[in-house]
Amino acid sequence: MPFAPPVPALQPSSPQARRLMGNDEIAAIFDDIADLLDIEDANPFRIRAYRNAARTLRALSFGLAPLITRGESLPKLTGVGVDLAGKINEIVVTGDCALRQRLQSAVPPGLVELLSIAGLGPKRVKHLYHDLGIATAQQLCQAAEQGRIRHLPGFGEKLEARLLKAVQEGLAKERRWPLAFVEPVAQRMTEYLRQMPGVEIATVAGSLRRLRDTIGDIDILVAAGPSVDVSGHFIRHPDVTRVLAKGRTRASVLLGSGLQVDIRVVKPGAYGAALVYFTGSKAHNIAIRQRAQKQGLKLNEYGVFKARECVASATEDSVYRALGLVWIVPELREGRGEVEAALAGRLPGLIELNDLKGDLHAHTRASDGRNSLEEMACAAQAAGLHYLAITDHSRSLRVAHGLDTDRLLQQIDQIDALNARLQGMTLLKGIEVDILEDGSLDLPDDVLGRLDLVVGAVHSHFSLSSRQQTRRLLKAMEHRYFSILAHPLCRLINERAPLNMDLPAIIKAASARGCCLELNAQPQRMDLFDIHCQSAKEQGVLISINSDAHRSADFSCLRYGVAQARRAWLEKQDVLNTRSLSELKTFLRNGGNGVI
Ligand code: DGT
Ligand code: CA
Ligand code: CA
Repeated sequence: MPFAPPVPALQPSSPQARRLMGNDEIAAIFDDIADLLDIEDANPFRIRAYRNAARTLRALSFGLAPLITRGESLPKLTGVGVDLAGKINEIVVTGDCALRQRLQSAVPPGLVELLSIAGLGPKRVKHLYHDLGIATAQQLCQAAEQGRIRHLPGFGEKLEARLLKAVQEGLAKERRWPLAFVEPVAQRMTEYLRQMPGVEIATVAGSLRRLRDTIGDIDILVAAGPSVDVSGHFIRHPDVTRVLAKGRTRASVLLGSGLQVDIRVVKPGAYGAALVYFTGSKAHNIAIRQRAQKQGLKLNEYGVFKARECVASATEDSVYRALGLVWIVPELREGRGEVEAALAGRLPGLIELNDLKGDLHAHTRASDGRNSLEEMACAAQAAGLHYLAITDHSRSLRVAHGLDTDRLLQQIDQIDALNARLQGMTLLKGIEVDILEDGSLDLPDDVLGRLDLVVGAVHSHFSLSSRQQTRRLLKAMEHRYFSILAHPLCRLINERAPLNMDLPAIIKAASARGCCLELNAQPQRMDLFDIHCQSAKEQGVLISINSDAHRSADFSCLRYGVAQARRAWLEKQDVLNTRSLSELKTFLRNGGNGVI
């Protein structure tokens, strides 16, 4: 699948990981290794050995994994010597191969994605990378548009055009966009539609209304009279570069950015039922349709029907009521038990932005932030907060000008001095300390012990095996001064896949140790995911929704963190920084185990 968004890695303890691997899956890993070796200009014989072995595995009439799990030795296979047999064993037992991971971490992640574009094999990818510095689909798209690709050996004008088309379509179809990028675009589009005479309502639906962290495409629902040509007006928007489909009641377009926008036009009287349907998710739609069936009713995008009579359709509220349910907030509409909870009167009272009393992760000019201590304090206060933890980077993160002991001690004095002047805002002394490869923390205990809180994070060695990464994090979290694990998965949307690690083990350890996990609200991070926050809550682990602000304007992204927390069913009491300053201090003084 080209340009697949990063997905959370399988955890060894998950049911999927325990499922036995098919020969095809093992062969696919060998093919990956061959491709990566090819890009690295490795010995051609070695590359061929992996390709041949992959072919052999695909042609076998019996599965290898069952043999291995039963402890039986592999039969002799053409082209599979001792070394490759060992790799097959490793893949079946661990689910992956250390060699593939090592090779993958040695090439830019985008290159691996380029390999999945039709027409691009390792040789061509190698030319793109070495001759033109192209390492992502986006860069390939730009270079093709500028006509720079046709001149490479083995390419030409025709292939360039074919690649451009494949990349544009791939980017549009598979790419998911950060919520914060999509929101303003959708706002402009709905505003444009609202201004059309005859349009009564234009509102976003789909994953955007459910405030998912990433958005596949924008869906807009329009209510208008039958004679209004909404589609015609829509496709004439100046940002539209391609019309994918156009009918009287629906249209789909691509914008210059590659983002797709779909509209549906309905009669005002059917607006509620259509909004329920197009808000989704599909799983939620299925759950409420089943609920309707149980009641002897029929539900579709036009309304709720009893025999042929429409009993509800104008408003969402009426649709849910007709099904014997209360209105369910869009963030919960994921088919994860919300319908059952609504029936049982047990829907959560979700956290809201103004429940946040502080922010426990922010940077200043001392490391890689843009503003001073005082500017950050004032901006946090203007955002409605009462406390802010200053957590600059620690010394190992040289690119971010990380603080050593002396500079941190100086900052502690500066914070004390500033706190004496501030009114209605308290700065807490903290650090975003690097978790080193072996799980130790980047600053000595005596200085960490002088802080109000210690936020720990990984900024290096992202490609350790799941076992090593998990051990590293568990060791860091055991540290006596450790308070919060920041951006636990280290994913960057469309740039870096989540770390390989046993997240359930991390959540369990956080629960036992009483430390907190961060929900980092930077639009490109949104880390942890909603489902992870939900399982943390189930195990009694407090989540800290932090901005990770690097400039004074960044506190505005806290609302994305709150949206993700709501999708995780979190309530006010599940979030550490909804506490008052004095409650928080009690909690931190007790090493996280304080009852608050
Ligand atoms: P996205 O665009 O991938 O971020 O996710 P959505 O949820 O916005 O999905 P999208 O744009 O394909 O469709 C919008 C909504 O329309 C979706 O949430 C539910 C509804 N819908 C679309 N296709 C189906 C379907 O086949 N069955 C049902 N039950 N609902 C559908
Ligand atoms: Ca959508
Ligand atoms: Ca759509």
